[in-house]
Amino acid sequence: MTSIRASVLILSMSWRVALAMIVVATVTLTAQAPTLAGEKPPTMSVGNPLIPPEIQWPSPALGDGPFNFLSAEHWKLKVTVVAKGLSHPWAMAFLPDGTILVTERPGRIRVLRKGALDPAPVAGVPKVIARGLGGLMDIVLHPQFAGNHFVYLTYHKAPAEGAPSGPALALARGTWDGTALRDVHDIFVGNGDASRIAFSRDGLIFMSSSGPGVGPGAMRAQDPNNYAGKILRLRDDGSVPSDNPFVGRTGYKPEIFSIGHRSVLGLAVHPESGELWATEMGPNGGDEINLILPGKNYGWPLVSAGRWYIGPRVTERPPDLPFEEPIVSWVPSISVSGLTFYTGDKFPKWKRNVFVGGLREGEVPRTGQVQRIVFNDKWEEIRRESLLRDLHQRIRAVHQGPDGCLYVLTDEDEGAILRIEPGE
Ligand SMILES: [Ca+2]
Repeated sequence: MTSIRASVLILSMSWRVALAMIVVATVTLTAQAPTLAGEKPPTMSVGNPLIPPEIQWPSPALGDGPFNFLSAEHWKLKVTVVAKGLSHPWAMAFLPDGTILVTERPGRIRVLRKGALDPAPVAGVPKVIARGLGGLMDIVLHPQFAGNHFVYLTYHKAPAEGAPSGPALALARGTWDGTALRDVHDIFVGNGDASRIAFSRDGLIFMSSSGPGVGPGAMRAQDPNNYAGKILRLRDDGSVPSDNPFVGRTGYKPEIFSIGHRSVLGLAVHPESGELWATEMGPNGGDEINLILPGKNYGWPLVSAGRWYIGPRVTERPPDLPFEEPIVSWVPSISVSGLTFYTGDKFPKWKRNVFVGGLREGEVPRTGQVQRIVFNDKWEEIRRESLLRDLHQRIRAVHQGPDGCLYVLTDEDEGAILRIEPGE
């Protein structure tokens, strides 16, 4: 315990220094940014306000495509723009009839039928508070969707009266009637930042509830009585499974499955073992893929390979704390986002590959990408390849479609759905 307290002390001391430096950095942001020939100066922040103005730069326009790329194992790739004009798309769900539903973080669901994006948003979506990285988040179909038509959403909403300040994080379930969502109602309401959901093989819901990425609030990830910085496990009606690891323990939220997370922006169930893998965005460095086990502590913010955005290490030395090491980590960060295991037939040599999105590498804008990570038969990493980087788009999610192609969402004001398929 002593060394945990010491680490907390180091954390709080470094934050006094950090706060002073934030003030300095904010003042310097008033400087005029230079312009590149033929392009307009930035009109909005592209992310962290501590990034110096001379490298704050929005992503360029995507263009119409298709785009050709080369890749190891599968030599030629074709990347097609399936749809454009989406506002910060977060997640997509593939319906059995070929329709695709896409969440936009400001609070809409869009529908893509026979390759055409319907200009009208889907009716029945709950009112969303979209601030920071919050808003309408994930969309996932129930494993028995063909029979029950259940659709699950995570989103941020106004907190209940008397609840702590800040938006609440909710898991809602609705019924898809072919054109709209009906009977959408919350089945769990907690707190936390960005959120993903995934169904386990036994029909339970894993739900991430990210914690504050900076500041003293980061310690909420270690508080077992707070949902922030946790992965939760729920039944498909939102109730608590009796075999959750902390059920019945005083001072623990019973929905919690694992603790010590920062921003968990991707969840996927392993196609062979059924275990849960999660991508976790660190600060400057320390992005991770973790294998999520019941009751385990993943360290944040007491253990991290990252640095705060202004330079100091998050932790100077690992505390005396039992914690789980990541399977994959990135220093510097690629600002890791969505996660998928490739199991399709379009790219047979990509079996046992994991794909993750990246928004921005090494805190430099216009470096978004998809990373392909190759594993051996023991699921140990053997190769990583960066894809789609030349498009200079922020990549929010990577999904495998029912056709075996990979579908990619770009997190932009004018966001797009891209499809990766074998090239000619
Ligand atoms: Ca960790």
